[in-house]
Amino acid sequence: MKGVKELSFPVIGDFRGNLIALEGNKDIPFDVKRVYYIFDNKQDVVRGKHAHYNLKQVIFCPSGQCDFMLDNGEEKKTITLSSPDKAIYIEGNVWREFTNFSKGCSVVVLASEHYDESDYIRNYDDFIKAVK
Ligand code: T46
Repeated sequence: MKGVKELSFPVIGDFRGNLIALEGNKDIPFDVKRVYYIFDNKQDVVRGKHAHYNLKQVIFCPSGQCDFMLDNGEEKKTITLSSPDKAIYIEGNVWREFTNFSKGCSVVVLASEHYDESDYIRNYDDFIKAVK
């Protein structure tokens, strides 16, 4: 889907368990400037409901699972994130809504820029105008 790629991270495992190491500009396709995470989500809420003009993000669930509905203005797709080694990379102007948080779900986001509210498109009609 234009603007979205699915990533798989290499898992380093031994008898003690597993480890995933993520390096900027290697495993993550940009220089990571910000990390944030979302946790203790209520199961029936919708988060997101916005797009970004410039931000690049890699998003994954190290525990639990949730659904990401992605919409690039031409196509919509829902991806369930449910494994610490699976991620989505969003690099374009893509509307996202995330729902169906399982108990104990946490979502980690690695972002290419510092927080900037002016990079958000929080109105769906404005998003459609921006992508057309
Ligand atoms: C996204 C999805 C996956 C900050 O002060 N700094 C930050 O870096 C972020 C991300 C948020 N905030 C403040 C802004 C709001 O007052 O935290 C509050 C909640 O943010 P928001 O409603 O945007 O949260 P989500 O979960 O809907 O969206 C977030 C990110 O904002 C967004 O970039 O793609 O996670």
